[in-house]
Amino acid sequence: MSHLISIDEATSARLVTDMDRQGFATLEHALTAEALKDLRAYVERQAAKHNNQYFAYHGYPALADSALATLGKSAEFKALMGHMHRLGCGHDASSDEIFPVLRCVQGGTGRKESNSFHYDATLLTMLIPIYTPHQGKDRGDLILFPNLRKMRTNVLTNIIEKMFFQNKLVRKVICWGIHRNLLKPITLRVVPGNVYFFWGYRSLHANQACDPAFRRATALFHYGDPHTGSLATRWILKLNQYRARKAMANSNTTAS
Ligand SMILES: O=C(O)CCC(=O)C(=O)O
Ligand SMILES: [Fe+2]
Repeated sequence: MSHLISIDEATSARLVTDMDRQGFATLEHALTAEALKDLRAYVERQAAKHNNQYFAYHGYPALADSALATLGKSAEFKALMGHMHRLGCGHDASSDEIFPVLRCVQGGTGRKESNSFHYDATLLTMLIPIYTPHQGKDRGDLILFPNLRKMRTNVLTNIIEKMFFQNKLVRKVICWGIHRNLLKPITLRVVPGNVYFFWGYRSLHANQACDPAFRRATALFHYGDPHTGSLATRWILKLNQYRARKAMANSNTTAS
């Protein structure tokens, strides 16, 4: 599939079952060594433009000419995501657009972007780890409270839930609860070469802190917006992009 990954229908059905039952699905050895090497070279070039501090690229213009953009636009990949969406919630997504993101948590400014628990705006999320810290205690694992909620038909309920969870105080409480073992999320050590799927809209999730000495780069592909075109969705996307720009501006000032 666009030379990056290839998944047949039987496998995609297995992935959906895994997401429903255990909250995430893993496709092992989904990337060839060559494909991973190319993605790393791309991230390396972009990281140099950001003084090796935090950066995130949202959408196609930012990712132009990358293998990630080619994958996100490929008809086969759209068909695969569409199939999984249908299996997961019983109906088609209202748009077959896939929204790509590249996040690179690195350097001192990456910390703030960790433990940032949220629900995605879209139902299905595919995560490609490109770099992960392979030493030390803080390796930027993916933390998931899987399938906590159903699809919301009311966009307002969705916004209220998002506002409740996505603020500094609640973030602190969640981290404290995890630390004290009162909350028991799934902690997934994501391994470059593999690809991961979860119901991003339904699962509260974040990446764990990672050692500032190491780079953690992930590509995310978001599919199936239950509230397509609504003001709220546009607002959430804008807010995410604004946050990413602000974090990047901060890292550039800190680094220079
Ligand atoms: O980088 C990660 O592990 C997760 C990022 C994420 O959840 C997102 O960008 O929506
Ligand atoms: Fe997310």
